[in-house]
Amino acid sequence: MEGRPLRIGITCFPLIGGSGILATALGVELAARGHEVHFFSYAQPVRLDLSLPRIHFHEVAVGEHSLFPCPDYTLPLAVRMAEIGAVNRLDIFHAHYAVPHAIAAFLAREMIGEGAPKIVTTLHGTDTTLLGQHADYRAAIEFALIHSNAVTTVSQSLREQTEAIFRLDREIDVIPNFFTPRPLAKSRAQVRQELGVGGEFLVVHMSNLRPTKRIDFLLRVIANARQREKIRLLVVAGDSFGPYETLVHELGLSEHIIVKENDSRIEEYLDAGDAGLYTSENESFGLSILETLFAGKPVLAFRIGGIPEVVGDAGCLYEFGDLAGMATGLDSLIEQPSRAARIGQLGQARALDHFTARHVVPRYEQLYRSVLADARPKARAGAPS
Ligand code: GMT
Repeated sequence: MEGRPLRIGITCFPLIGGSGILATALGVELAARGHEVHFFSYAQPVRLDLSLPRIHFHEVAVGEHSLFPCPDYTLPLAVRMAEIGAVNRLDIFHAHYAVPHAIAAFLAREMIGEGAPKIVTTLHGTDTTLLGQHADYRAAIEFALIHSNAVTTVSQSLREQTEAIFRLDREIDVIPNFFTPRPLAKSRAQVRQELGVGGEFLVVHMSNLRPTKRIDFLLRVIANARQREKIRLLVVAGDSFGPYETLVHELGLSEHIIVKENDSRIEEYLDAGDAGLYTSENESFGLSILETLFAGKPVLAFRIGGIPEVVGDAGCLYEFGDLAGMATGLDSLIEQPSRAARIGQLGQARALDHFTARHVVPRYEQLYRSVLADARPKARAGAPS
């Protein structure tokens, strides 16, 4: 490690979802490199192992005071961050999401005053793409970004959208996501057997099933494939698949779908699979897509948001809404296994060349140190405040 170990506070969402997964992985990697890492959230992040050295977790209770008609999280979070930040003399608050996390970091910094941690805010997508358009949140997000000491986005595409939506007039660094697969506990054959899959072509989809993931498109691609009888679709779902059962039935796919809800064995499922299928209409990066590339499986997705930056030419990308093209692409992977294997290998090589912790974590360390050295370009004069 170059320079002294840092004391870093990471604020993130704890649930299955790309931003929390990434923030957890980052904290774990930073601690492994000798830094002291404090996590703040309303629950323990799903992939956080508290037995690791230099990892601390501070649970924040959502404020349910009888004086207030509605619960509040931002103020209790800010108070906790200020307490821990001051007592442990944290160097950095790294907020994953502007609202409410960077706002809480800003309040905590003001509460601490002199010597307070610097704020690094990472945008993961919906701050910009959803809330940025929302009159109730837009100004708060803009404020949080202007008052951060550094702002990062997980793709160039998200940076461009952020610059277009907010009046920032400040530097934004692009630092992509990374992934470190965990060792497999079971063989491909074992997992396929557990799933009840024999010689069929197993397509894997992993997401939280929010509307932006377009599960309707996902199902229609399978239904449109010429080879549909050979296909099984494994949906590794961060939420209930119930709302999609009617469409599954209408499309005659009941025998083709396997659903695993809130199951974290993603490396094993990907290893057992033959391809990854992603039909989101909005994706600032697509961490699940990266996870699929790491597993050496060919990815089919739409050419939207940050996905082309992740996949490059090492996958099968289609214009948004081209379900027929995607179905044909899927058919050709089934019909030409050697081509499918080659695309999978290309994707894996790309993931290993660009998106490992070794490539990405030093960029955050460098950013923290430049912020601490106050060597960041300031917001230009005239920037709105
Ligand atoms: O959309 C999700 O799956 C969850 C969401 C989140 O906030 O956790 O993911 C966002 O952050 C991920 C990590 O940076 C990105 O890989 C996802 O593309 C991004 N989601 C969207 O932009 C819709």
